[in-house]
Amino acid sequence: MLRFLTAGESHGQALVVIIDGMPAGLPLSADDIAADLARRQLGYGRGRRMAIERDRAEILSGVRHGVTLGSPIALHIPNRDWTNWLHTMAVNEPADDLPGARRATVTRPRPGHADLSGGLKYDRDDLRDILERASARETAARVAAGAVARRLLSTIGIHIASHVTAIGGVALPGSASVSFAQANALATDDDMRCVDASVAAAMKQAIDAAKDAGDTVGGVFEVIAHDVPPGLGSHTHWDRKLDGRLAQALMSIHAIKSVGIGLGADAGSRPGSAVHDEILAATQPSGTVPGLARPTNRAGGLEGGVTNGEDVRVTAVMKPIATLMKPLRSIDLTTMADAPATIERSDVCAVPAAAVVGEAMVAWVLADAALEKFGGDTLDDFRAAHTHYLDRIATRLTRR
Ligand code: EPS
Repeated sequence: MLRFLTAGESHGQALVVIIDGMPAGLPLSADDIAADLARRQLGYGRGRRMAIERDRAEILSGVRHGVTLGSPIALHIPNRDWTNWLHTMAVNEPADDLPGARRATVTRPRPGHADLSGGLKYDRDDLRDILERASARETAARVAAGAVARRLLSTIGIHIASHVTAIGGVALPGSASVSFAQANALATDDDMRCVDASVAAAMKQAIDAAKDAGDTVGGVFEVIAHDVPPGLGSHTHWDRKLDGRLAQALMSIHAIKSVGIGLGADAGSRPGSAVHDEILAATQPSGTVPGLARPTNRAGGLEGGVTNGEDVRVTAVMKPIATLMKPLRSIDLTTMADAPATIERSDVCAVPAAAVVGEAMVAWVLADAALEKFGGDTLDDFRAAHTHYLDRIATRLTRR
């Protein structure tokens, strides 16, 4: 239903996003997108690039007088750093008088980055041709797209938050019990996105230690979607199962190596009685299904690939960033001799930023599934179908 494409190199002129499939009538402004872009720029352990950028998406099309038209929405996010790269990143053969540093050809691939595999696949002598697009800079474009999806979801009461549960081996105990309200209450300028201040302080120490050692650290974040109606996704086919779609979307974020839903990997070591969530009749529902309470939510809001009305909870594990200031062993592709990997300006840790990207991807998948379920070319059609559906479920569950 919904599609988006991004374009742009990390140090090129801009990132561009085209979003297709948003219904007409959705109020949307650049300010709706700006807040999420600003949160993505945060995070203790980020490199100097974030001091240069002030990410903001300009809306080029698809919106008129503050409201979507149903036509493709084009967004443009300028890279402020581009002016320092006019020569190195010139679209045409660079003229000698172009300003900006003349960066050396990148020939020593960083283990863990796309440099080697991309260079071989696309037959590039300068690995910059790969790393510029492989860079996590692209996630700014995803967050912009996700902010539009989030705007749509908010019209049917769905909200999304994230929090960081581990960095560099320092983990929040009992992270599964962090509520949506707790994650949602994190300050917009929080640079760790961890709900426990003492754990956040220990995480910062781990980042400092890695930085001193010329190393990097990864971690884990969780995205929680709240007030999700039951019935998004479908059990009927592999590519309609929402857990599969969420996993793909999160796994596609740079440096993500593992995705879990609810208990995730822990589900493999417990008996069924300690994994499945009992279904109880209740006057106070635990989620969005009237008359029902689930005393636990180990399923992470998904059963059979379909939302069940509880919070959708997805965790993602981010590996440490591949650019090490104390580089790992590699080779120089021009000589095939042993050589330390290339050093590029980078981050020591970007897990808090990745959590914001995770929110965007979850928002995107849920918005897609919601449009699939409720349809409509206009926001009014979409919302009317949502209301009708909730009424049907309420009627069904009060029948005796
Ligand atoms: C990023 C911008 C990049 C990096 C990071 C993500 O800026 P630069 O490469 O100019 O320092 O900070 O990208 C990587 C870690 C990577 O491996 O590409 C951003 O905007 O998020």
